[in-house]
Amino acid sequence: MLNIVIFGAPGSGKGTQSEKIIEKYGLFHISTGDVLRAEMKNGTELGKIAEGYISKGQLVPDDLIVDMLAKVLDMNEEAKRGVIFDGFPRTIPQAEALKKMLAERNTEVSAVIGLEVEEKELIDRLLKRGQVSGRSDDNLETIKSRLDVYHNQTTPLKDFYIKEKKYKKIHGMGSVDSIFDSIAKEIDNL
Ligand code: B4P
Repeated sequence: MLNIVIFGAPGSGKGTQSEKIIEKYGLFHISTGDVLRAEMKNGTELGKIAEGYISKGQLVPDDLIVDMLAKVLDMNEEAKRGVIFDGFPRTIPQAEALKKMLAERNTEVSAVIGLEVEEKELIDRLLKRGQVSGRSDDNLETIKSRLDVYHNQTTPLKDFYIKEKKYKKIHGMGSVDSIFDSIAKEIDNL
């Protein structure tokens, strides 16, 4: 059973490449960003709390995210055939929680696909998306704080997964299809 984490800065192409991975490998997709945006749209208690963090470019607290993820895993039988985790984990405590949650289900992370993209390109992509997305976090000020948060809180995860021998570095610049070819090679080698 494959459990893939897709990892990278905001704008690195996690959502875009996840769609292609699902299409080829039939994994169940969990995007914590998409789940949070659905909660916000539905005006739930969690959505109201999340909105305050997301619009400022901050991470939603770990305990809320971990509870949310456990519920998604438990509610979806399809998750038993393998999952692509998109945007989770984003902190070391989330990575530790994921390890425990998967161990309780007799499985583990198979690989972490790390999309590495230059900062200027990240900003250009997110500003471009901001022209159509209507997302409260796709504006220059919030993008800059998302990138700061990424450098301070999320990049330490790269070393965490290098130590576990799970990190697969992918050059995330170029066409969507060429990047996907590099990802598929890594997955096919697992
Ligand atoms: P996410 O929804 O995960 O947002 P993101 O990091 O910006 O990534 P996204 O998937 O949207 O962008 P992608 O790289 O696919 O999170 C939003 C917020 O929710 C976070 O800031 C945080 O507040 C909160 N949150 C989510 N998960 C959390 C967690 N685990 N813990 C705490 N808080 C959490 O693509 C970006 C753009 O690039 C797209 O427009 C795409 O079309 C374009 N693109 C992709 N590939 C390209 C390519 N090769 N060339 C040109 N453009 C490309």
